[in-house]
Amino acid sequence: MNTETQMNTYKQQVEQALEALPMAGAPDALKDAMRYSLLSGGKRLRGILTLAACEMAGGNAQDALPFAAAVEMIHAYSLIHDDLPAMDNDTLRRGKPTNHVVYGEALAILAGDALLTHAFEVMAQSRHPRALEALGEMARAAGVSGMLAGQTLDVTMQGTEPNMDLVRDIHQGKTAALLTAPVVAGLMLGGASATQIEAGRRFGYHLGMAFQIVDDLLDIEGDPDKLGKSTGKDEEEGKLTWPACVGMDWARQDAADHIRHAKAALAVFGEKAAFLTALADATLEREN
Ligand code: GRG
Repeated sequence: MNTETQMNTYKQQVEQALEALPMAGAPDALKDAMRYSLLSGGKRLRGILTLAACEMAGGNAQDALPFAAAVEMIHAYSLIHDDLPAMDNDTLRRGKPTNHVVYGEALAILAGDALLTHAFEVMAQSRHPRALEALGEMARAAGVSGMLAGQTLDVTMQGTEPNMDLVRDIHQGKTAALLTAPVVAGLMLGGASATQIEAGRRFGYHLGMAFQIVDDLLDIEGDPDKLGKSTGKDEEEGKLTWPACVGMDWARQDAADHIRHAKAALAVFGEKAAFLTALADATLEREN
């Protein structure tokens, strides 16, 4: 199977798992707001990474599906909350009005909370023998030393002088953590060794850093129609970005270096790394 076909197969598996999620007992208003953001498109990169990592370790992608769905729920929660007036105050996401624009702030907050909580319910119910380890990885990535740390620095340090150490911490927390966790969790579920898991962690870190640097660049030079959101906000709001630290040319170079390191980390998987290697390369070329 070529990379594109494989990517589409994984993506379809993630979409179907999300579509089929049980939300038993949820009031219709909450379910509607949750599903609005969860099923609104998106690249499904985090879900795809979960399935691909599981298979790379020799496991069956079906076993990792609850975790692929869970990480997409955690991601959707973070986007809903990030778009709120109290945070980035965005009105467009994935080419559609943001959750609070459609459902109001109260329901948007609740839908985000519900997606985060439901993610952990779904992972806990998976009954996979390594579920607890994989769930712990997701919790750490979403939690106080991961995504929430990155977002806190992003919000509180806005408008300060760009500083590479600080931006590295922001990017690692805000973005790389939630791209590393699905790789590591997928590997755990696929039965990877400790050495392989550490290699996956390095891969996820470098992929995540490159992904966010490219995101910073797209905010400057990307096409809002392709991105499905407005551009130019980072500079307007004094956000701490990698191009603000080193300029656009060096930022491009640094993203490419991270991808080089990401691919090198996969050496331990031999030929089984072909798909994630191609995915890493595609990160540098992405337009959305
Ligand atoms: C905990 C409130 C809260 C926020 C966490 C994730 C986040 C921080 C903020 C969202 C905005 C942002 C720029 C995050 C960085 C990660 C990122 C590039 C998100 C977009 O991910 P894609 O491109 O989105 O994978 P799709 O739509 O394809 O799923």
